[in-house]
Amino acid sequence: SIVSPLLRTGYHFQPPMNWINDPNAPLYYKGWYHLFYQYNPKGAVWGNIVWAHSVSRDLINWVALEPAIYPSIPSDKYGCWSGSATILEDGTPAILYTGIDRADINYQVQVLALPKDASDPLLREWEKPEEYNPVATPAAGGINATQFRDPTTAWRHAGHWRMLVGSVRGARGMALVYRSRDFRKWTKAKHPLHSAALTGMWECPDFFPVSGPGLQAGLDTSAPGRKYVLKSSLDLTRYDYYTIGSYDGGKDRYYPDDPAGDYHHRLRYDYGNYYASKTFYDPVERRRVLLGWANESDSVTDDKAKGWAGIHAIPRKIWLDPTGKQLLQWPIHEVEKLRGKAVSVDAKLVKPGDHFEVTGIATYQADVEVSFELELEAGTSLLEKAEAFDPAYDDDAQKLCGVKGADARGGVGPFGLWVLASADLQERTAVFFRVFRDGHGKPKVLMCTDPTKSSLSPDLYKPTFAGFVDADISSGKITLRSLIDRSVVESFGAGGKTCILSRVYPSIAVGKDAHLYVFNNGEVDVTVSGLTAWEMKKPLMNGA
Ligand code: DQQ
Repeated sequence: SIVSPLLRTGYHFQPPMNWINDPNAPLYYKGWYHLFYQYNPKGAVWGNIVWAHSVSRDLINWVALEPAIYPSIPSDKYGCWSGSATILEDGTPAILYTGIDRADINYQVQVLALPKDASDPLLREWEKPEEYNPVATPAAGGINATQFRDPTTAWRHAGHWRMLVGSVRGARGMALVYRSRDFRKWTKAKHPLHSAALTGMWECPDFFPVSGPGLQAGLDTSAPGRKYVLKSSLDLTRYDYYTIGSYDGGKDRYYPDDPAGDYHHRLRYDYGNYYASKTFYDPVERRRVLLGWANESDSVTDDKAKGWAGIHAIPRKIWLDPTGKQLLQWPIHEVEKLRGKAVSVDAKLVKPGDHFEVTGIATYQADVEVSFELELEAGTSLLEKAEAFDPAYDDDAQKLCGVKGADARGGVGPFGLWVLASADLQERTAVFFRVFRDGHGKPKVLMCTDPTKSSLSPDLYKPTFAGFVDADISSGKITLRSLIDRSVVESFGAGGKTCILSRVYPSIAVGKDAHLYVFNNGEVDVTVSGLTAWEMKKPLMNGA
């Protein structure tokens, strides 16, 4: 099939062409945000990996520079894989990343890179000091050399730097700890920071402090936190999971608050297509910002034909939810600079089985914010209208949504948006909520993205994505925001409690032929108490 050029994203991060994966070493330095990323300069499939480099004033408009880190020493001769930046005590950045120094088995070592000229705000050139590299090898720790990668941002505690490297022993995934006095010589600690049975290789670990519940201020990675977040990207499932817990700096051990959640890996940054994410502390706005990668859901043949593959999600500010049990995420406010022409709807009732179109703007590249309100008849309650929740789906929102998709009539919901929809509704991607009554007589809210009708094109991967929303729906109110961008739908439920990014490739609902609707397939009336949709402008995007 031929992929329409109209499906290339407009405001999500990407290079002009070729393959992109993990975000690497985001940092702020001398007035510029820097983003490096895994990049294949030679094609639209993974391989020949170097660190491409872009800079920005606002994390939305990007200027591409030359690749910053590429094979140049024996330790990274066969690839420069993922890593992170740390701002040292003198204010200059240092990068730690994984070098591949033997092609046959992808033998992995950790490498240190320092700016060649720290007075250059653009940090264009990096050097890899010969006397210290590699700074960590698997041989010096009895580690599986093919499963030893992705060093984190380091943090300081009691006069020592510490960094983590992802690994696995048997099926137990883990974050190994390394310590250093001078950031140049590193020694492995005896125990990992944390590990979990049956989780497999931990790629791209991330570890950072957060302020107290509900406090939005981010913390520098070395600052003492009220709580800590440990995230790992599980190679087994290809999703990013996190837990919230406490950190014992003396022992360099991490203890998740909910050990059961640790084992089951319940909490995810995103319940859709989102992987190898990484946070950094932004000293300008005193916030912690999360970046993540979304690959294509199209065939490799199509990727090659269009000449590019992979995007990054819109940077998200993250902080601890008032309950202290999860994180909240919200697109950084800078993305709102792209908002153009807008339309609003208010107090619009959507009866069971009905839908209406949001007209007046182009919606193929849009930001939509909507508040829903359930209208219960006098004498009826939300719970009696809600479908009973089958506990068989307890840990599997995705499976549940696969069975109860957007077209399966329900009690309270499904209600939500049809985005990137054709005028005849043959093509549509549904983003919606559905409320169940759980075994304790409490509401249980499900958020889904259902792409099963997203395209008439063949050979697409169209997984239904879903997560539960730990939101209080007793008031009957819930909000949804969707960032629509041609082949991306990135949604934030209930103020950022549950997020789902999905890639879709409509064949008719492209450009001006993409429409936006609100639908209600439940038995309860739903009022759109407020909806605003903005057309989104195109930022500077690496010269494309
Ligand atoms: N991608 C990198 C690895 C990392 C993986 C290689 C995660 O360092 O483990 O491109 O997507």
